[in-house]
Amino acid sequence: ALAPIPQPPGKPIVGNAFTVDSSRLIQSLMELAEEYGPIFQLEVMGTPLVFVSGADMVAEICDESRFDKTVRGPLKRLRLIAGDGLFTGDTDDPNWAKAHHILLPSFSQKAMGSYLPMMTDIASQLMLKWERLNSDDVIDVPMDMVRLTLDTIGVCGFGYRFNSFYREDFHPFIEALNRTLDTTQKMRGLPGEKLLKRQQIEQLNEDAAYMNNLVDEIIRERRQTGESGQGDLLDFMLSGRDPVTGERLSDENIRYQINTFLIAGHETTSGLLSFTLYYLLKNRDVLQRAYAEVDEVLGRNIDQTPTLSQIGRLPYIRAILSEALRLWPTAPAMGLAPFEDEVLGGKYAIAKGTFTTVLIPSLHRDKLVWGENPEAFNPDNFSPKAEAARPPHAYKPFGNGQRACIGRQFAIQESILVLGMLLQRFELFDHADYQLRIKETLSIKPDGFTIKARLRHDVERGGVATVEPESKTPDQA
Ligand code: FDE
Repeated sequence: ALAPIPQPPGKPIVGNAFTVDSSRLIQSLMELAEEYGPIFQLEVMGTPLVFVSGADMVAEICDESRFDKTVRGPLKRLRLIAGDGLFTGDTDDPNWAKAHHILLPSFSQKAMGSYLPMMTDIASQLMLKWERLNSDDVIDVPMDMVRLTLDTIGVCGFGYRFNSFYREDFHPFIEALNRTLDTTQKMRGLPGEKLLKRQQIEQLNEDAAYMNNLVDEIIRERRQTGESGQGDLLDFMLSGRDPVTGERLSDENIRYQINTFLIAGHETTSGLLSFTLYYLLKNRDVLQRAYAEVDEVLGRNIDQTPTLSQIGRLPYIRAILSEALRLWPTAPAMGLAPFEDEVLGGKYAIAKGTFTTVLIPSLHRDKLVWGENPEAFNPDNFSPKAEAARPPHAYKPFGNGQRACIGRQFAIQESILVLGMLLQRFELFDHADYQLRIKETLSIKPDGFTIKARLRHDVERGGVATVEPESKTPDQA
């Protein structure tokens, strides 16, 4: 028999429009999942929104013959700069399939080798920066990780150097991008929400025009100079043909793909690295195992940068990254809709087209899969044995099926490389006894997370004292 989908009490007309706190949307939805269970519904201005986080029902939603990704809300507004690029395009849009086919090889395991020198170049800039800090300098982790991931996708993507490690502030492109992400996230048009002021709309259009022009200029230049010779993504996009239709991507579509990679590459991967460092500092036993693996595989000679084969032989580092993505998947939600009327879990009816969101952080805390203490940080969740024993759709940090993350290998390779190089060099200090606060934008990241770092070499020679936690600031006490 059918049962109603659990729903928190709402108000007349607006329904549940105020049930969630829009400044911490994901976290309030996680609290609702905790309270209302593996499926619940909100109704906003008469429209039902379904949220699913139980592994069994998520497995049903991952059946691509029943559900497809749908682009609505904030994601849809991103089309201003991401157009019909891979992330924001509809699955049945011919440009999605075309770009998917053309770009798959450029993100294959095989292609990753050609990106390694470029990734290493940028990673080395981060190392150099931290090596040259004074012993009491504080590192803003998320900010440096954004510098790193942005510059990496800039060079690997289209041979452009944002040179973020050579500036105090971000490149104007990123200022424009962040303003655009912020504004398109905020404008949900719910009652009581701040309507966009004329000035904000002008700024939005100005920013979009600036970004689109910068990228168009890069494409134009590359068309004139020919291939970069490095095998970057832009080379693939300019020369690639859809194996099915033989068609190429238009320049406009290439622009949207580049903006897409910049957004996806800088937001999610920087968050992943930031959360990972946070968990390493809070779990000393894990950190010690990580050092041991890095020392064994990479050795202590920091003049030699990691090879592709070494990166493939750091399974514990990889497991640490996977576990960080379990607790805080930096792309925390995926939106889908059923092709037809559906019944989930044998009893919850969902009408055709209903916006259905998988709440990934809650899925990754399903006690039926992860045990009684899902909050514990445990990389052994990703030992080959534990992985083999788990139902296939219980872990979805990279989305699902054909609409899953195309940048997965790229992000993982970049993250292993950087973590390996960091651990090879530095001892890390949780100088402020950081308490996790999540900042929500399009993705999620630790807010205000700072550390200190010393070269291991110096610490071992006893030249530098260990950093003790500083006295707590009043709001932490
Ligand atoms: C995608 C993606 C996803 C799905 C979403 C939906 O469903 O809506 C997810 C979940 C993700 N992704 C996640 C992630 C994480 C990380 C770290 C990342 N990611 C990274 C990256 C980098 C890059 C470059 C990228 N990424 C990209 C991308 C793209 C393009 C996409 C879309 C795909 C299709 O086709 O659809 C994605 N990504 Fe990611």
